[in-house]
Formats: sequence, C-alpha cells, structure tokens
Amino acid sequence: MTPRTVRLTMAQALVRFLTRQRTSRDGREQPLFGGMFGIFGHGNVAGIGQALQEHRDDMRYYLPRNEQAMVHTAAAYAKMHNRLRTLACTSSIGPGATNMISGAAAATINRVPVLLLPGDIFAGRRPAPVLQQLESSGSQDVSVNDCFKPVSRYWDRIARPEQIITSLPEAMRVLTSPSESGAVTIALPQDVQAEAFDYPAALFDTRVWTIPRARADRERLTEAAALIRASRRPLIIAGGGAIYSEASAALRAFVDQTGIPVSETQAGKGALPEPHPLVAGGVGATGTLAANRLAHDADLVIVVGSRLSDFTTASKTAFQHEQVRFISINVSELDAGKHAALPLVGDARAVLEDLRELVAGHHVGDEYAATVARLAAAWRAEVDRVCSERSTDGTPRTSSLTQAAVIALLQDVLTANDTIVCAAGSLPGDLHKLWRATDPKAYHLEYGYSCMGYEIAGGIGVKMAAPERGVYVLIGDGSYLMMAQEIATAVQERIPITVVVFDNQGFASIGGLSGSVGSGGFGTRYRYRSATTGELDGDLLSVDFAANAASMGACACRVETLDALRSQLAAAKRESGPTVIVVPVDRESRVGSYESWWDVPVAAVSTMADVQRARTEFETARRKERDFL
Ligand SMILES: Cc1ncc(C[n+]2csc(CCOP(=O)(O)OP(=O)(O)O)c2C)c(N)n1
Ligand SMILES: [Mg+2]
Repeated sequence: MTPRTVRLTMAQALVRFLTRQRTSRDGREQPLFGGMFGIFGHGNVAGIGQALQEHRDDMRYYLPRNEQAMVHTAAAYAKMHNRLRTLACTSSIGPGATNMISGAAAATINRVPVLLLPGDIFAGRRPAPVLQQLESSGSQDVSVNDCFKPVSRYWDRIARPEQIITSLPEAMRVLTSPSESGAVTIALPQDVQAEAFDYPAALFDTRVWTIPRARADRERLTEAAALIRASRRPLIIAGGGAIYSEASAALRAFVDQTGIPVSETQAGKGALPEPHPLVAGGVGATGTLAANRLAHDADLVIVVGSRLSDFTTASKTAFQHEQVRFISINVSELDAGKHAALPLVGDARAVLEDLRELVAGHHVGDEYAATVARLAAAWRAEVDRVCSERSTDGTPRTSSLTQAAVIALLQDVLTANDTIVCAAGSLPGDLHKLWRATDPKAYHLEYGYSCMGYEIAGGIGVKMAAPERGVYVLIGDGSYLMMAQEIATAVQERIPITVVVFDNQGFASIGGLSGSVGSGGFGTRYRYRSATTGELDGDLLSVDFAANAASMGACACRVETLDALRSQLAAAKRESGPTVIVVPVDRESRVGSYESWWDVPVAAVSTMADVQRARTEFETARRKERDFL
C-alpha cells in the first residue's frame, strides 16, 4: 500500500507541520508555537508569506517592525513559558535575515528556544546573483545565512522540498531539548519555498514532544549528599534552570530542611521567592553584600541551573575559600562540569527532590545559620537605605530622582502578579541588588547577552505569554534609542505594557566603567559636538522620548516626581495599549558594588595617568582570580 500523500508547497508543508507540534511536561500539553512573526520581502512573501495566509486560522501571523526585535519577542515568550512554547520568525533574504543574528545569539546564549526561518538565495541559482546576494569567488554554496551557524543550536538549508521531512523533526528535537535548546535556523531558499511536493500525510500528524525530567546518576547523588553533610558553609546559587524547571517548591523544601542560603543569578532571581529568610539576593559582580560575603567564605557551592557567567562568579573571584568545592545541577553537561563541579546532570526539580531525601535530618550549624540571618537582615536594611538616598553628595545633579528611588517606588507599586523586563545598562545591576522578586516570574532579565534593544520587544513577548500579568519594561534612554519601534507593534496588537524610560542622557553604566578604567566617561554621554573642542563635549542633547512614543500611538508622558510616577503607573492600568513613562534620573547617583569585581582589562600602556592608575589596580585585583581544576 502506498502511503497517503498531500501535495503542498514546501512553505505550506512547513507551516502546516508547525501547527501540529505540541509539548508536554508533567502531563500538561500545549501547542509548541504561539504564532509566527515576520517581515516580508522577496525572499519569503510568495513562499512562507503565502503559506501563512492560507494557514491564518491555525497559525497567527504578527507583523513586527524589526527582525532583531521579533526574535527577542520570541525568546521572551519562550522564557516566560519556561521554554515549553515559543514563536517562529520568518524573514526575507539578506538584511532581513542578518537582522535576526543578534536575536539568535541572545536566544542561544540564554538557552531559550526560537525558530528562525530566514529566506535564502535561489537553490536553482539561474537568476544569481539576486538582489541582496552575498557572492563568493571561492564557492557558490555560501550566503549571508551561513552567519547563523555559530549562533544556532541547529542550522539547516533546504535545497529540495523533501528535505524538510527529515529536517523539521530534528529542528523540533533541538527546540524542545532542555539541554540543547537555543536558536534553530532553517534557511529557506526562495525558489524552494514555492515548489510543490507530495508530502507523506503522516508528516502532519499531531506530534507531542514530551519534556523529560531527567534524574541524576545515583552514585553522584550519594557523593553530593556526603559533600553537603560535611560542609560547614554551603551556599546555593539559583540560576535560570531552577525557574525553567519550575523547581521553586522543591528548592524551598530543600532549604527549609537544610538551612542552606540561596543566592541568585540574574536569570534565577525569584527561584526562591521573597520574602524567605534564606534569600541572600543576587550574587557576583552585581551581587548583594550578603550573597557576596557568603560566596567568599563558602566551602561548598551548590549551583542549580546556572551557566556560571563571569557576572555570577565575579570573574572567578567570588569564591575564596581554600577548599571550596562545587556541586552543579544542570540539564546540560557543559554547564554541569564547570568549576570542576561534581556534576548532577538532570532536571533541577527532580534532582533537588532526590537530593533532599539523601540529606534527610541534616541542617547547617547554628553559628552559620546565625551568620546567614545577620547578613540577610543587614542587606534588607541596606536596600532601604540606598532606595531612600536622594543623590550623590557633591556631584551636580541631572535630576532630583535617583534610579534606586524609582526602582523602590516600582517595587512598592508592583505585585507578585507583575513582571519587570530589562536587559542592559545600569538597571540590571541595580535591580539584581535591589529587587525583591516575590514570584518566580516576577523578574525577567535578559542578561546572558545583555542586548540593548531586548527590553520593549521582550516585554511584548512576556505579555503575549502571560496576558494575565502586569508587564513593566524598565529601559535606559540608550536602549530606547536603539530599539523603540516595537511600541508601534504593541499599539497594533493592543498590548498593554508599561514602559518606564530611565533618562540619564547617555550611558551611565559604560560611563561609570569608562571612569573605572581611567577613561573618564569618554564617548558615553549624549552631547553636541563642540565647535570649540571638536569633541562630543558640547551642550547636552535632549530627546523628547514621550513625544517619540506618543507619535507611535502609545499613551506617553514625562514625570519629574515620584508622586507623579505613582499616579501615571496607576493610570497605565486603565489603558488598552502601551504606556510609556519617561523619568529623568540622576546620572551620577549609582548603587555601589558590594565587595565584588568584574574583569575588564585596562590598557597596559598609556600616557594617561588615570589609565596607568587603573591598570595598577587592575593587576592587583586580578590576582584574586582562581582556577577551579
Ligand atoms: C546592542 C548593544 N550594544 C552595546 C552594548 C554595550 N552597552 C552596555 S550598556 C550600554 C549603555 C546603555 O545605556 P542606557 O540604556 O542609557 O542605560 P544606562 O547605562 O544609562 O543605565 C552599552 C552601550 C550592549 N550591551 N548592547
Ligand atoms: Mg542612559
């Protein structure tokens, strides 16, 4: 008997296939794709574009304003869904495709699934070179889409329509794999998209991808339990994996039983929601004094779902105990093996449950418990102090409001059912220290790639994934200027997010960093070029962000006081579309760093005295960096 077939174009078959994919974890099943974003050009309009039109009832199409942004939206959507759902993204060939590369890198670095479908040059080649085609004198099998290879976890190019029969299942496997997840790129030559093929009907059967909860090796678990029992100063680092695996209850049970304190990475904040007496807050370069002191003296660090970036480890200076050991719970072997950890390869929730049984009856000593309680209480008091501080003494103010005070007000107004979204600038560091996440989904930071421009696009993805939540995008003026156009998309889709723009006239974060490497803020402020000096040190440039947002259809305003901010935040709740609130904040009022450090190399030779001084300090600080072998 010959198998039943369906005659479709490759693009139609691809879209139909995507509508049939589902995921399931803990018995809860849902569609893998929540829709497809795309910007059409000659590389996809007649292929995927036409297929989407035919499938518009079961695959909703969304029109964003920029291809990079749509990938951020997809990644934020996936992250909010704990990687169980995502969005697909279609682009034309050439610039539309390469615009997605930053988004792909961000998704892959954050281990978040996104499906990217860039158009590609003709597989048939006859009309070559086509508009926007990259030519190579050494090969005809090269296009700009090859640039996606290093930033994708799966990459393919479809030269014949039947290739999707084997490619798509592999692409889905990678997208839904807890350990391999990231950007999946399938480049679609524009001619092949429109070619017909008799596809096996079975390709379009509903397919459920079951997300496993892998359990760790039994012997290693026993070894880990022995390390925990022997440890006098253990510390947990909760990373994004703890949230993706929905391990909060397991983590709480584990620490309630053992008394082990929990510090957090940017992706892991809220894994153990506040208020819990064992939350020590952010750890590492942007960490709290409590977490950083605990890390400094820890003899055992239990890492739960973190890739241990340099921000988390303070460039490998955070852990100074002579005999410090690491246990790393992670679905990915790559991450689990870092810092010569005892690797517990498996799902965070499952492994924590197993580990808890193995350390039954064990609790940290009274003295350590008292130290943890004292440090946590002192940190809470420090947060209150920083948030009520007016502005840095002595330095001229650009605003009477400090960033910390605005954060404190937001903290006061927002509830456990709200989510803040942020990615780059000085906000992530301040939030990592100051924010109290009262729910595992309250704090959405893209800090794997820290990609300026993620914020508003990401906020849209978060709101699409969790329409029941209030979504608050916190964004610097620099990031806003890089990618604000998705406000128009939010207006179009009537997505009611609130965007708070922190206007400090340039790059406060990199300005501060520039100061610390001896360069005095060179190139980090928005100023006119001065006719006298020829440099960018003329008058301050001001941008009317509220007018800009209003021009796209958002409800927008600028506030000068905390009271006005409070009432505008309340008003935003009544809007059916996006609201943008611009808040001027003082550039020089910074939240300090708490006994932490970040390795940013300083010029080894320079005629500038400040640079020479910074280099000397750098060389001293770097000596604290450790190898964990
Ligand atoms: C796409 C991108 N380009 C450059 C950087 C480097 N960078 C990190 S923070 C920053 C400045 C951000 O300025 P703003 O959004 O105003 O935040 P602020 O530092 O003032 O808080 C820059 C340029 C980046 N992270 N992402
Ligand atoms: Mg700024």
